[in-house]
Amino acid sequence: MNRKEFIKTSVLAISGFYFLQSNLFQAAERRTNTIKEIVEAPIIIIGSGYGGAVSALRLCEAGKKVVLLEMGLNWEKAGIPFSNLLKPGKSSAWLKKKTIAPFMNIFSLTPFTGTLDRLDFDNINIWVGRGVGGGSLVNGGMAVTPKEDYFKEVFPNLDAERFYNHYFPLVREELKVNVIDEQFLKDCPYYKFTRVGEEEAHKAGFKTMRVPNVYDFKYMEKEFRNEVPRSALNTEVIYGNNHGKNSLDKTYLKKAMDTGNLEILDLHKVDHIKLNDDKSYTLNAQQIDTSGNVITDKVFHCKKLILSAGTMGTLQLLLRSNAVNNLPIHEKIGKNWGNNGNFMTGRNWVKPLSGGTGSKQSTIPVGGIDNWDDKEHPFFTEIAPLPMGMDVATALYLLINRVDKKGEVAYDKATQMLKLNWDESNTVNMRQNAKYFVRKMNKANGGTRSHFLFNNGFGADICYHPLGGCVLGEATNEFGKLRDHDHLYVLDGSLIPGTIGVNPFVTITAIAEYCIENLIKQNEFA
Ligand code: FAE
Repeated sequence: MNRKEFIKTSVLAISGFYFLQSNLFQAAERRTNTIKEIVEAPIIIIGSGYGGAVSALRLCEAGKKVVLLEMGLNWEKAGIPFSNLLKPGKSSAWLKKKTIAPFMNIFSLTPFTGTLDRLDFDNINIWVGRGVGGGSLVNGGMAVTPKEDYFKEVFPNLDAERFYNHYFPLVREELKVNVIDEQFLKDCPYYKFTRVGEEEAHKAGFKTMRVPNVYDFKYMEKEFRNEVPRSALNTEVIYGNNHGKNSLDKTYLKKAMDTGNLEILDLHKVDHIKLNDDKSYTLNAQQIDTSGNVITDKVFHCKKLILSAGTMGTLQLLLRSNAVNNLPIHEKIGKNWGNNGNFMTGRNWVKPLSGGTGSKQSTIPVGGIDNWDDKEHPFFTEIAPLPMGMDVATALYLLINRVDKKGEVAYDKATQMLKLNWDESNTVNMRQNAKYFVRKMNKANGGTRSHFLFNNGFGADICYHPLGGCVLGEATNEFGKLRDHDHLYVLDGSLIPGTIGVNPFVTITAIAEYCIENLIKQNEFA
């Protein structure tokens, strides 16, 4: 066997995957025990959240071989259980020494590649999911279809009828969206917070709505009867759910794996991308261990590249690659960014004499207050759980508002980090709505603005829904192909221009379905 054959055989053995043609060599300049490995693959997807999972499934179904690179851990394969809110552990944070939940970060941690990460900017903190399944591992599972009028306003060039008749029903089916049984909701002590929230909203003159979810409510009923291990009823959610939740690893990604055409490489973080003269791409990545140490420097080479690293991840990759090695980027990249109008608030002293909002709370939200049609104060809010293991007589709300003033994302070469042009002026309408809402609720029901949870009662800096910066039809063509590129695509939350009026993953999934269907039809991956 000559050196070339040896190299090829070693990598095929390592990857165990027949369609990777790879080269492995010991880097001459051995850097802290790392070796450099070069991997060839026809199509690479970066990121295994909603956009990445949809792209992987549809390409694999079309007979394409796909390699998916995910910086987070494959939890199912690793066999490590997720932690719950009251006993944070390995899954609780991405390589941090302390917990990073929105409140009560009193727990110390040994750094581990956990599921939840927080990106801190000057005036806003953004939470994201890490791991195979992306945000679906840590989110509350609220599967909300946007209001048709608002969808049309946000995406005037899309065929709304096709979305409401085809893509939205399709993704609800694929994501296994279901609705809680009303009788269970009425009887279950773990949903007192929702019943109180709805009663109080009605008393204050607000309209409420039932919110669908990907958590299997039949499973939850069995949890309640102690027939199966508990998850939502055992404070599991933002650090992962061990049971019950249909996260992407159980839906789209599982189906894609079953085709035999997908290989997922977890703990692989892409640092930057280069456009080659022949219009192919070279990716510089690092394989890490669960403590964050670099095991191997890797170079991937592909003809077609899909960026699905989530809004902030995709922007980081594009802007950093532009700064590091002149990856061409269109002038619209980074523009039209928004927090989906996220604005948290809460109320203390909620029904303190009648058991408050309940000492036991399910982690899965099922109630919402819909004030979207109010011209002066349009908002939607989730009646959110606050499972703290005791009754804190506190109601928590995540408001979703319009984004009147968009932000902008750029790259700071000196710090090598993203910069976000976003301050109080971007959240003026959100604060006004939150004030109006809390005042009206307190007037009708008693209670105070929640100083207990937030400075001055408002969490303007809490963002779970970063959107935009790579907007469909602006930075990309009508199907997510980046302008100025022939083989580079973006399929994730960054395609949505900063706002969608409800929790976004149903829309992200539907847009991804629409884009990949059309890209495949146009023979982009032939
Ligand atoms: P996302 O799901 O973020 O996936 C991106 C993936 O790319 C992640 O797994 C990253 O680890 C990976 N990645 C990033 N950079 C790299 C890199 N350089 N190399 C390799 N891999 C990389 O993207 N939305 C709802 O609709 N309903 C909810 O109830 C809800 N609750 C939420 C609760 C929390 C605590 C959080 C944080 C979010 C919540 N969201 C909710 C938002 C939702 O999860 C989010 O919009 C989607 O997950 C975004 O999907 P993407 O496909 O854009």
